[in-house]
Amino acid sequence: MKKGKVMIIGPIGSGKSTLTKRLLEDSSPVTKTQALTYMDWIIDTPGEYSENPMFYRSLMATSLEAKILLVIQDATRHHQLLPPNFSQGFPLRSFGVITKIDHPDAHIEQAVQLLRQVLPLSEIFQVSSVTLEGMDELREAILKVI
Ligand SMILES: Nc1nc2c(ncn2[C@@H]2O[C@H](COP(=O)(O)OP(=O)(O)OP(=O)(O)O)[C@@H](O)[C@H]2O)c(=O)[nH]1
Ligand SMILES: [Mg+2]
Repeated sequence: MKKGKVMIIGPIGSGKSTLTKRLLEDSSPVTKTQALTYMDWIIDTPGEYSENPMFYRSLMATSLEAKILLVIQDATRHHQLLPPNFSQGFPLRSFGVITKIDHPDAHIEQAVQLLRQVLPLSEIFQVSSVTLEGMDELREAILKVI
């Protein structure tokens, strides 16, 4: 059966494209995302789309093509840029993903709290695109849904 799609949103530099490549087991180098990028079953978005409300409509429209929304929280960041309950405006299932858990500056508990502001009810996964910790678990949970 043809797979549904997963749309990944989150701030600039939070690790969306690196995560995309790890989930797809694609070892090609990661470059700055300039536009909506379709790769197999993943729709990667530029961080600017999550940081600037001017792009929210575009994210909403694109999300209609997806079955799951992945909202990324970088474990090394101390702020939440998305508005409270943001994911509830999207008509699809969402998962939270905390990235960079391998990083020496990672604050995982804080990241969970920040993500909960946007995703009060969703499952939250913790991953590293460096050590690959949590990656198989996240991929399996996604593939079960799409
Ligand atoms: N330590 C660590 N660094 C990571 C991890 N994932 C991504 N990075 C680094 O974070 C930086 C940004 O990664 P990207 O995947 O390009 O981030 P992005 O969210 O796609 O950024 P935009 O395309 O600008 O929105 C890069 O230097 C990555 O190497 C991780 O799991 N651990
Ligand atoms: Mg990117």
